[in-house]
Amino acid sequence: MQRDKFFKEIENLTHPNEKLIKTHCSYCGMQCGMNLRVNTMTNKIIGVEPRYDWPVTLGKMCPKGVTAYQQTNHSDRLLKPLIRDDASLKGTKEGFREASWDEAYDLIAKKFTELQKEYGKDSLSVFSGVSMTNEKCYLTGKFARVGLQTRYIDYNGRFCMSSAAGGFLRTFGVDRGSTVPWTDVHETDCLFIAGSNTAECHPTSMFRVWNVQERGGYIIVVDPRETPLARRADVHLDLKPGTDLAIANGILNLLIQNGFADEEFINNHTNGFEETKELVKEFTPEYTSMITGVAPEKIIRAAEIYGKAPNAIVMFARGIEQQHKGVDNVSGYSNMALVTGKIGRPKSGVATFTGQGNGQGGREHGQKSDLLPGYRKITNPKHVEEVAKVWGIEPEEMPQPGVSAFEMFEMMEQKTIRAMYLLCSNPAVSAPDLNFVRKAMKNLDFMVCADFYLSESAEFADVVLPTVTWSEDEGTVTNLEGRIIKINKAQEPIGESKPDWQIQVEIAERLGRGKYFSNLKTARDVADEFRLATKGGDADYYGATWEKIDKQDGVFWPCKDENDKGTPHMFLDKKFYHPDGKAKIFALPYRPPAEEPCEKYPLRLTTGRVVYHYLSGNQTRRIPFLQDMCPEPYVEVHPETAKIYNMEHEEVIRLFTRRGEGNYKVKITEAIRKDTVFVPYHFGHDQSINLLTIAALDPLSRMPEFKACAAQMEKIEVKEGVRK
Ligand SMILES: Nc1nc2c(c(=O)[nH]1)N[C@H]1C(S)=C(S)[C@@H](COP(=O)(O)OP(=O)(O)OC[C@H]3O[C@@H](n4cnc5c(=O)[nH]c(N)nc54)[C@H](O)[C@@H]3O)O[C@H]1N2
Ligand SMILES: Nc1nc2c(c(=O)[nH]1)N[C@H]1C(S)=C(S)[C@@H](COP(=O)(O)OP(=O)(O)OC[C@H]3O[C@@H](n4cnc5c(=O)[nH]c(N)nc54)[C@H](O)[C@@H]3O)O[C@H]1N2
Ligand code: SF4
Ligand SMILES: [Mo]
Repeated sequence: MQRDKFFKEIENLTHPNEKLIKTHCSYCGMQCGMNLRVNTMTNKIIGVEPRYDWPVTLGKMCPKGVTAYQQTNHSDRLLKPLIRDDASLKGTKEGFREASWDEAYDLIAKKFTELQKEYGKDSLSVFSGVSMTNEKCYLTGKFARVGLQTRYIDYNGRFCMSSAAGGFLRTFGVDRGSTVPWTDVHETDCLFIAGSNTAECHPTSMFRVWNVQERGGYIIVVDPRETPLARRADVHLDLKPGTDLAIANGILNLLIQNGFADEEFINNHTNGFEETKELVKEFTPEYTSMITGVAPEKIIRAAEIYGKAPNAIVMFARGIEQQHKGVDNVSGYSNMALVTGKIGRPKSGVATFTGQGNGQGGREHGQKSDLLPGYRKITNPKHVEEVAKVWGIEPEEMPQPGVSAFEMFEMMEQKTIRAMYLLCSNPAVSAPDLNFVRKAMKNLDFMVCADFYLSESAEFADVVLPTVTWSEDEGTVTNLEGRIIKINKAQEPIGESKPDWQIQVEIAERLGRGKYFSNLKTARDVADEFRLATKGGDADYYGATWEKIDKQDGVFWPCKDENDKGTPHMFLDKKFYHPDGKAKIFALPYRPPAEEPCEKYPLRLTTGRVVYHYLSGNQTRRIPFLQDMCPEPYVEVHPETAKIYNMEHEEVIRLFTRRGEGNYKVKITEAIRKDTVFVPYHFGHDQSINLLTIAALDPLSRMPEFKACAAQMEKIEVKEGVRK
């Protein structure tokens, strides 16, 4: 093929003093294939080339991906450990001095030991993230439970994928974020996409999404904003934030009423249909419209398109999941696939757009307060026994389940948790209700932060440990399809930075727990122990060796042994993972958002992302091109709303909720509902919109309601050129 020849030629153009290292992007769950360009004279990363041979993304990358390589040798990199000498400066960048690793480790070991002696083993906590490889995520779980011997470990996936995980588990009995491989997406007849700004957040999915329409299929979008995806959709259900459950019930009702239910599938492969059918009867198009603000005709049209489509994929993301009923929303939208039987075959199914690079793998192997490797449960004695054996501890030594991410901050605020080892997350920006969370971090007796840049959270730490970027180590990541892929090392760690796994092994040694970690000398050693620890679990990675991953362009879990090629399509045998093999259709009564608008706070505030920044922005705000494209946060306001408030485009206004406030530039746009305002959350200090958000947690997933709270805005009076 000419195309292939062209791409081969590009690869051959590599300079004689350069080599290409095959790997994947450091950022989102798409995990686009890329080659890092390395100068063989200096052995430094100097650029990037897309990987046209990667089957998921076929050489496509977004603005973050093409600049990701600039992180590695950035002048802001932390090169040595930092120790804070002046505790009164906690919460600022000041008061640190450089130290040796030995001094930093000694201090950590001394403080952790003292605190545990005085307040018990569980006075320590670990707060982690999933921008790390599976191996590092796995080891972080072992580090907490065996190294530190504490029950308190949780991670930033609680703010990200936990509602999807909870919904998938109770609906299908297993939590693999997509039941189909991404190479099915463009081949289906209908994409029903709820609460995903796909074009900005998973941009390299878009060629597949548009291809559905180009082939004569349909796109339905549920979003309070007219995102680039919504603009070209066949139907845009522009709902009030927080009202998804009504849309899901309303569409399900129409599917059933209009004869699109697949009775054979329902009878043989599901439970719960009859009571769900009864419950959704109330959700007529008119009633649904009343709750959601979406015109009844649009709801009818959406149900008709989805119902008639021979194949369809229901997709969703944080828009529906980051609500205090996120799990219900996931089960509610998944009901559509189960009732119509559009699941368990190619080109039909359910998928969530996994957020972080390893948002899928990172939640399966023990960073969650109640889980152990291989998606095992810490409350199941058999599971505990299996993992204890691999770890060389007695089952009785396994700590009890801890609490979720936000609840750990509550315990820090109450001083029941006394110390935190923070890695791979920046909660001083990304957690909800930041006035509370920042106070909780300040309350800690001792805090360690491992990062490669000094983040806003590191400002609260007593010790900062310099880790490596993704390009200076190797390991596996599980992308949004459930495909295990390989990240390769392109450069040696700069300065004195070390990979997280090595730091944890060395701290464990200092705490007298070295014998449980002494076999772990290389990333590969951690990988071998990790695969073994997953063996026999639902998320079984045992057969996914690095060699097989390389040979097959990734391995979909579950993959049990050498001969198993992995599982691209889930449920092809129509067997779900509940004990009776059936999936569950859930009857879900409507619940409004935790905080409804009122006279004092009449607007609905929702938050999310822009294409140029990643999460808390600690990485992307340092990349000049990305920062130039989006230097500060803003508030999106509908023109008619702006008129009522007498506000102009680019005017700085005060936005506030019951919890906090901030000053934001107004961005007037018709692409938002009149009763709703939107602010991107990638900015620190006073610019963090999370000063305003609400920590109303989903009862099952403990996910905060980032996507809906009540707000008000006002003009800022200017007196003699000074803002009051
Ligand atoms: N550029 C970029 N890409 C990213 C990231 C990033 O930070 N920047 N982060 C990655 C991560 S970790 C994640 S989790 C994903 C997130 O990916 P997305 O979930 O797609 O991103 P968000 O912007 O959080 O929200 C998605 C959409 O939900 C809509 N929404 C808000 N409230 C509601 C509601 O009540 N109902 C519905 N149906 N929709 C609602 C918003 O208007 C928004 O368009 O992106 C990943 N990719
Ligand atoms: N208002 C609002 N708030 C939100 C959301 C929202 O939509 N609205 N979305 C939520 C979601 S979905 C997410 S995922 C969270 C994410 O929020 P965070 O968890 O804060 O995510 P990051 O900004 O990726 O933080 C990762 C930090 O770890 C560092 N880091 C990266 N890789 C590594 C590594 O390998 N090792 C170590 N030690 N450090 C590393 C980075 O430099 C960065 O400082 O934010 C949540 N907060
Ligand atoms: S879409 Fe995601 S994985 Fe791909 S280049 Fe952009 S940030 Fe990286
Ligand atoms: Mo996320």
